[in-house]
Amino acid sequence: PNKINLKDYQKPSFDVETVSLDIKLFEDHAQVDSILKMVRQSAGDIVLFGEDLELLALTMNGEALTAERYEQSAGKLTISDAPDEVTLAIQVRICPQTNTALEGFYMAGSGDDRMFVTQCEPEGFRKITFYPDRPDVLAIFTTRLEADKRYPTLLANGNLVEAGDMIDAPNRHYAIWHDPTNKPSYLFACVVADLDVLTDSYTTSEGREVLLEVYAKSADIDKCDVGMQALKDSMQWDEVNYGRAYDLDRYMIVAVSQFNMGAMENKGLNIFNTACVLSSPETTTDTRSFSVKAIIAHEYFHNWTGNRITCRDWFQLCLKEGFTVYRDQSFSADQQSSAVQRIDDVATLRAHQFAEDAGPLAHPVRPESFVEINNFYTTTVYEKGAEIVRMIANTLGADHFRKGTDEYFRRYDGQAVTVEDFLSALSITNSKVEDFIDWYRQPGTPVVSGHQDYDSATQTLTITLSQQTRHVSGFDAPKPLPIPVATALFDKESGKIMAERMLLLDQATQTFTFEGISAAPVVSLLRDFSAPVQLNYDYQDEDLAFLLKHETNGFNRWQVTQMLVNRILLPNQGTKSDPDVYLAALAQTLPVLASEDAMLAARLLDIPSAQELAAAILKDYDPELVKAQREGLYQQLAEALKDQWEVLYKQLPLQSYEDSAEARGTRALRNVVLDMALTANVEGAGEWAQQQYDNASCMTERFGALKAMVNHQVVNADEYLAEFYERFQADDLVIDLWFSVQASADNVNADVIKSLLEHVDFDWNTPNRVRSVISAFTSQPTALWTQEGLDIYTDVIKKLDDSNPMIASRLLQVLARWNTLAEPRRQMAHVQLLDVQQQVSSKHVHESLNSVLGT
Ligand code: HT7
Ligand code: ZN
Repeated sequence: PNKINLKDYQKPSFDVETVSLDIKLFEDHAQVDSILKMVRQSAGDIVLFGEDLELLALTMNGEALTAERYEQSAGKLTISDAPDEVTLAIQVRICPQTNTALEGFYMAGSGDDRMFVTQCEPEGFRKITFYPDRPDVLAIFTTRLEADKRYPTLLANGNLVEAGDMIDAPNRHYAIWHDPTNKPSYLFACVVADLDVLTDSYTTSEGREVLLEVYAKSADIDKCDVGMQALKDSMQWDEVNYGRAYDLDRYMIVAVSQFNMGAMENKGLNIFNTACVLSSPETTTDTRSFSVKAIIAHEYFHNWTGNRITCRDWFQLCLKEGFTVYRDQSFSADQQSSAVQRIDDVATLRAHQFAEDAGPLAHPVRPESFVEINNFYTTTVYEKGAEIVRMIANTLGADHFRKGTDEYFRRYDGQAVTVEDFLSALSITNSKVEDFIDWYRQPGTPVVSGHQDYDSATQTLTITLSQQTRHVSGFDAPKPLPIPVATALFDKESGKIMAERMLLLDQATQTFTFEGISAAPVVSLLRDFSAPVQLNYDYQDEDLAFLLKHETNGFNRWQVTQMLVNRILLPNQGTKSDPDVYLAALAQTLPVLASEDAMLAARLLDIPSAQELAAAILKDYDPELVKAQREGLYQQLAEALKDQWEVLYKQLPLQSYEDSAEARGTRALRNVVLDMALTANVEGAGEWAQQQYDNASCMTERFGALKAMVNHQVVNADEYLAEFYERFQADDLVIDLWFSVQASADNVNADVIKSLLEHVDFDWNTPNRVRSVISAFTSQPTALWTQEGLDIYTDVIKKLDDSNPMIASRLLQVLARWNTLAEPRRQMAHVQLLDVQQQVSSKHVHESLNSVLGT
């Protein structure tokens, strides 16, 4: 296969100064005329990329190019012997109506709801026209759109220059947009649709009046104000925290129901999956609504980290994604409790990124080669990439980090750059930052182990830490990485902090000494998860229980609960814990915390998901056993605190809806308590669930009750499922919830999944709907890793391989850890995967399969 290597990077021979696009949409195709003004930068051919295009005409400097003057093969059109200044005029025909891959220019929705949108990152622009479609070619775009008037909404990047009717075709109209910023083609976007718009404005710190618009179907327009507010909050946050103001007169967001990922940061014209922009209390859970705000912020922050400073090549994807995720996480932390934000981010990292790094899909945050770049929009690039930026920010401290980011924006604005450039700007106040480059190059999660020695004679505490990273085949032997370990020493008597320090572990083994420590302390390590590592410290259960009580850092209080749970459920990984210590510690903490910080209290009851536990098992993974142990502990917890549930539930009465951190905390805790009460068979808990459903003031309450009823098989759960369906039938995003609550139910099996896939509302062409069933199903490994479960799951992959290979490949990647299964499941999964290999053709799925199978 065509492997692309980082080490082979070469600058383009030609730059594009301006592009003028004219896109005419017709009933069954579109015609795209482009004019490219290009200037030679170095010796070499003009190389244009193009896929699924019908070339109708090609001229260079006014002269028609016959087929002998250029070569067309393997998605490239190459023109040799071109002069130094070239104007290319290209005409192609494309078919957005049949483009199911949702890349390039495609039709979303159907019937009267259909609309046409683009998705160009990473390599979709080449499906619109022939172009040097690579991120280091920046150009000024002018876009003319022409379509039937049944699509009144004609949008493209930048500013609207002109719009009007076609004189010779009375049912058609056009609009011309000009984007004054230099941009790579992956940030191009256009929309042809019939949408309503919510309008607002924002005046930047530089005095620019910006028109803000959120476009959605008319039925959805009343669900756009959460997103609009988040946009304004993000604009202000970036001014205050990074000194970055918006640079155009207009910022548009468009909601689209068929979309492969969450959203896309196209310059001045973001396109969003409806699930990631629409929100209302009646239809959207708090968790989802919070993530809407975070995604709006993420795409907005890309305007500086990604758009104005972009990536030299796709190997540098983490340059924009890691930094932007770090920025959106920081924004979200400022909107709610920072401890809870950190808990959520770390839980995601552990469940998904640690699993990826431990399996056959492990790759460096900056990969060194790929066949299909779409396969590398991974949690390693995004989330581990963000953790590296966080470690650097913490190492530098707020002031020096800001100096570094100011320098980055000053030096590289308007350029396409590399991770090395980023580190060089950030290192202006501290050269140690450059050492973090190895975090970008080396795959695998480091394991940090340690112990402590206290010498009362000298009043010295010595902490010994060592690090080890597994050797991933195909890469150099791992080196020690710089690992910041935020540490606090707690006095056992008073529970107060005696000393606090950021230790930098940058060798294989190191000792750190604390002088003047009057008694042996309890050490709290990796506070706020200061590095993305696994920690094995020589703790007694009592030390962890002590920290649950006395830690001032909310994140670490959660972390010790997770360490205790892991020591109970995964004894093979190290120390075996006594559940009684964990249960007693929680019983003591919960009543107090519930009234102080309900959201944190809800999180402390977390027991890692079956998938997260599986990620830590390297061999002979038995899904049934893990499920039984996990549920056993959950049951024990529910029973141990049985007396508390009724008190707590009654302390948290349903109230009229409010969107405050406190109200969200109350709703989160109430849902957890309800589930615990049902688990412990608390008398009347079934009725609480029904009443909560019936009297719900918002979706968090209603869906929390429904989920609990379904998972506990409360007698009339089916009636409630039917009621929910009836009530929300017209709302696709809520029906996605209805599918997912069934597909992820504790007692789900292959037959349930089969019937959901055959439901009239199931739609293979809508990734949200596919995910609502098939991705939800993966949360139940005991059902997934069966012959029937795998048959269904791999059938879906085979089915999507042709129509939407990007989604097919992402679904396949979830099976990566098949190799850790105990027999006979391992062999069964192996046979299935080999069978898939015979039946798929996309390079996306083949590349993932080759990695997953180690072939
Ligand atoms: N930069 C975007 C990544 C992306 C994407 C988005 C939607 C559809 C297909 C896509 N391929 C790549 C999203 C982001 O990180 O902000
Ligand atoms: Zn992004």
